[in-house]
Amino acid sequence: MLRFDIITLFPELFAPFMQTGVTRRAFAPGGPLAVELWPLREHALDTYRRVDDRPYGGGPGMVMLAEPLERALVAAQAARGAPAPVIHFSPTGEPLTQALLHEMAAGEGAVLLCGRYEGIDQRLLDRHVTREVSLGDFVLSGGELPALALLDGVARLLPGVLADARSHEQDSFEAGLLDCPHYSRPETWVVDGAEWPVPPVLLSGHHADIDRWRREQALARTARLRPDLIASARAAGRLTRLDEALLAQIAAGQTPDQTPR
Ligand code: 9D3
Repeated sequence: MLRFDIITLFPELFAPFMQTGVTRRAFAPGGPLAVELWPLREHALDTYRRVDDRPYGGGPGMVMLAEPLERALVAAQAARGAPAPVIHFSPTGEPLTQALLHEMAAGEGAVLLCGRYEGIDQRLLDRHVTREVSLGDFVLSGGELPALALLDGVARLLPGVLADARSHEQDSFEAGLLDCPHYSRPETWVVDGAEWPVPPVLLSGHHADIDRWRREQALARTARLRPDLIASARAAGRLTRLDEALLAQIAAGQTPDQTPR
């Protein structure tokens, strides 16, 4: 059983999320993913239930106190039985990637530490944290949304969560490329006096042509928007000779990235 213990000042943020969408069954009782919430305020023992204070050395904002976090962490690890990895969500962490989600889905779970304010007293982090994870180079107000992002990404990898077992094999980041475009009914969408047809190849019934078109679209998009991913896919040997031929065409401007009209 995969278990995540979440230490947070805002436990109420988690329930609505865990009760919604395709991942709901992963979090439901009897499901493959157990989440235990550890409301940090309950571990603040002074009269004012303090969880933060001013930074030594001065400066703006507040710092989360080590002592309430220590009590919550020790309680969470004791409840688990065996010591688990401790992930701290932080703007200075390694980026959250699909590879990390797979690692988490295959592991025993973790204790997730969600910070608020300017950050957490470094001594608490030095004692406990095994990994720091960031959502990217932008500023949030705390670690709860990153924790939810990790839970969501892990939940959909677990057996039985997605209706179609092949769904995540087709995920763009599994292939290391951006996804191709998707279309559904109507075949021609008439809007504002204009006709927006579905790319004809998708109506052709020729599955080899369709696969090739989708691969070409994915490569063209990735080359345009995320050239770094093309470089990684190439370095990892994930591009076929056909891919390289398609990329050469794309570079020569011979493949429109947008829907043919
Ligand atoms: C002035 C320096 N700030 C760092 C950019 C301080 C600061 C801002 C926001 C410290 C912590 C936070 C709260 N952010 C998170 O807890 C956080 C986060 C994020 O802000 N961006 C991307 N990933 C993450 S993971 C946790």
